[in-house]
Amino acid sequence: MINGLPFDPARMDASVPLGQTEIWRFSSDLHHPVHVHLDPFQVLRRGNRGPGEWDHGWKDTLDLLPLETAEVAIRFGDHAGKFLLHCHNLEHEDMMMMSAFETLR
Ligand SMILES: [Cu+2]
Repeated sequence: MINGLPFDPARMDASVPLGQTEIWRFSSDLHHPVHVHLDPFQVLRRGNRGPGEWDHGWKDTLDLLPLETAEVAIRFGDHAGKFLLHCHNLEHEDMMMMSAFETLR
């Protein structure tokens, strides 16, 4: 689950205007490689620290460690529609650890 909810493709967990830069905060119980579709992002901080040693540059997946919180900046640019973020751990993918969001013109 994400935010305590099972995946529902009909529910949009975020609605983002195109061209807007968002700061998204991810918190974790276990290790989750969080993959966001559509646009790359940059890691701003992990917990009270800045980016980790391997966080520099553009990412499409955040390696979120157990009991960790991290913030990323994502600018949603050109494509309006419905997209997913999901955990890239295969077992978690199989259990539909996903969330849908939409970008709006
Ligand atoms: Cu996971």
